[in-house]
Amino acid sequence: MDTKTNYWNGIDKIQYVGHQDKKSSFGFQYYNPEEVIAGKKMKDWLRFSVAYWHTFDQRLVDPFGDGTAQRPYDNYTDPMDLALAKVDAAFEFYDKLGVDYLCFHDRDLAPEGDTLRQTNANLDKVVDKIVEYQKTTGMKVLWNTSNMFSNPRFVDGAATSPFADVFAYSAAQLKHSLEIGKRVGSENYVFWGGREGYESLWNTNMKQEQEHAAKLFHLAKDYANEIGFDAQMMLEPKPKEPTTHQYDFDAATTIAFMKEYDLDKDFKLNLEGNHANLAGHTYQHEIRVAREAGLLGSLDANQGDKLIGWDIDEFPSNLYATTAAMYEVIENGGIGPRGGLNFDAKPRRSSFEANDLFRSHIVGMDSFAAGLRIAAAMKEDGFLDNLKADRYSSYKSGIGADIESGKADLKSLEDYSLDKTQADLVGATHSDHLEQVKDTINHYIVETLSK
Ligand code: XLS
Ligand code: NI
Ligand code: NI
Repeated sequence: MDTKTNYWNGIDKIQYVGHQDKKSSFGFQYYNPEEVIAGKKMKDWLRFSVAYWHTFDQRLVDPFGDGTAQRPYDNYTDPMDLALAKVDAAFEFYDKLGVDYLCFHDRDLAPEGDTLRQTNANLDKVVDKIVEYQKTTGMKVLWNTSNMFSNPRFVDGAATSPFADVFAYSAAQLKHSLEIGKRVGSENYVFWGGREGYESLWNTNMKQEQEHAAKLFHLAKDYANEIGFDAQMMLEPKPKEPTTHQYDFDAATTIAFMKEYDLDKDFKLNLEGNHANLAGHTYQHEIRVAREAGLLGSLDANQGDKLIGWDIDEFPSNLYATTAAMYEVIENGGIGPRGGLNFDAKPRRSSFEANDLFRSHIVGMDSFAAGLRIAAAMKEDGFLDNLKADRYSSYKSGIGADIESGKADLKSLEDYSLDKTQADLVGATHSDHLEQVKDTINHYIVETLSK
């Protein structure tokens, strides 16, 4: 196999140069993979992954325009030749960027045939090549998944389709994806319910559809166990788009679904920055909800824009948001049992040159690396821990301790409160000095990054 390809012309291995010496755009300012931060190597906290669909397949289309992307394999016309060439380009890219993980959908890798049998044969050929590369490079798969939303057969969903043949086909497609996951040693397996939702409730049996979704998740877990594929299974919430309502709306909704259908022991959550945004939350909120439920699995790294209402999958560059996300990750002791940061992100349409793919991953990796450094500095000083310990200190003794321990009931709480005056109660609260807290966070951002 040719491991000395030269698709990404003019790019050498991307190095950590530090922010003082950063003169070229092709170096990391903050991501120094071997450096130990808060007790772990940066690369082990962050476990960056490249998303095959965006980085190698995406043509930079938008709802109003064709693709603008210029890619080094654009001259291939035969779909299978192209698919195989992309594998070479991809592995050269991973090596030059210095990442250890990739993620893919089945349909990212190879063209579909007329039947599932032919489609599987195409796919297996490409997977053979990936497995060969894995042997020589040590590249790992963070997660794989099945694309059960692009093809017209999934017009009304896959597991939640009103058409039984589509459910059956989805299950069959999924079976092969699980087998592939095992072959490439995927650490996780993701279900993003592309069209598992509804356009209108007037013609939808919502409960039946949700039962069908749960059924497919159980079948998947059972089959994975049967073949010895021990990936962590994950659901990826998103509130809307492509359907007007998606069943996995946000972390809290998805957790309730998992508990209702007995999936919370075997499944965790894969959370995405812009999906949080579309649900009217922050990324930090979604990560907090998942981690406090013990269900944080992995993260899709991207950002949205409040001015644009759709899933724009922009590469992360907002340091405030990456700091908040990494603060939650540090509190969780890591992203998740086997999680990583997968760049479910694409360059802007105007940023169409091949090497912009490196530039965009560099800003994404540096933004999370910076977020990690800042969050670790706040953690080390106990800044937020002390602030919260102080804020909730009234639960440590007296009536607060009785409430915590369950000793207090409505009667004892009435006895305690009946003769308290307005002044007593207002006196029991105190200012949180929130503006000062934010000023201190700004200080940590500037201070940490200028070291
Ligand atoms: C789409 C999703 C998708 C999943 C994988 O919005 O983010 O890319 O991550 O199917
Ligand atoms: Ni995603
Ligand atoms: Ni998305």
